[in-house]
Amino acid sequence: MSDKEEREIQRFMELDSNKLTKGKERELAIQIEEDIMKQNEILADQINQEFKKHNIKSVDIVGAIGAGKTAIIEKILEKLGSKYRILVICGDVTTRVDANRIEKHNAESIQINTGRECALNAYHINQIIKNKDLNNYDLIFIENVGNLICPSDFVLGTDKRITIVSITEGEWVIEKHPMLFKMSDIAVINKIDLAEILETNIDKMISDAKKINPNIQVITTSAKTGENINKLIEIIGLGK
Ligand SMILES: Nc1nc2c(ncn2[C@@H]2O[C@H](COP(=O)(O)OP(=O)(O)OP(=O)(O)O)[C@@H](O)[C@H]2O)c(=O)[nH]1
Ligand SMILES: [Mg+2]
Repeated sequence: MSDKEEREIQRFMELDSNKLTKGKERELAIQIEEDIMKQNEILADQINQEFKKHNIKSVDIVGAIGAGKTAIIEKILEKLGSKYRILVICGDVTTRVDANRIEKHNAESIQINTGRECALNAYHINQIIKNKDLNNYDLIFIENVGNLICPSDFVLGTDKRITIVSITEGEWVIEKHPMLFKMSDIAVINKIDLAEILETNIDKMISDAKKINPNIQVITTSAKTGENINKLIEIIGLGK
């Protein structure tokens, strides 16, 4: 068999494996998913109203595993920890690693372990806030489970959503994961201190984000050196 024929068969098998269940079963699956997302949206709206009632600014941070979500929050806390009363809700499948890191930076932190679920949803956030006195906070950050796919299904009721990727994930990472960029206010491209070593095409990443969502604000950062963290704080609307 020629290489070309082998490639064609391979592609045919790929396409075949992409076929979804047909008929009633598929309709039912879609209906259930739509219902869950709708209920989540209703609860997220209530959460947002609760935040507003208490004058709390809220930001949710999503992004790939290890892109630097916690590291960026830590850097922001170094600058804002004494200005705002901050609660950081961290989502991870397991462990309390991120919450422990955050607590070293003048902020309260709660860790949610999602187990087999690949994203936080509004029910998780509601469980936390109904047991908290929201008068004690001015600012809430929510760090989602590291993942560029699942969090797009669940809004959390925050004012702003930030999606973080880093240049170590390759210059195609934004192009391959458009959904979160479509629904985010800010795109952060992190780890630019490694740009010379990796030679990632950062301009392509910026232009991909803009193509996917012309309204998105794009910023390059380094949580290691602190480059552009002040600018990010300004873009989020938290002052200089
Ligand atoms: N060189 C460099 N390393 C970074 C930067 N930001 C984060 N890191 C490192 O990347 C690793 C992952 O950072 P985290 O902040 O844990 O990333 P995360 O997105 O919170 O990861 P998960 O919560 O596990 O999804 C750590 O070793 C950080 O020190 C950066 O800007 N430059
Ligand atoms: Mg983290």
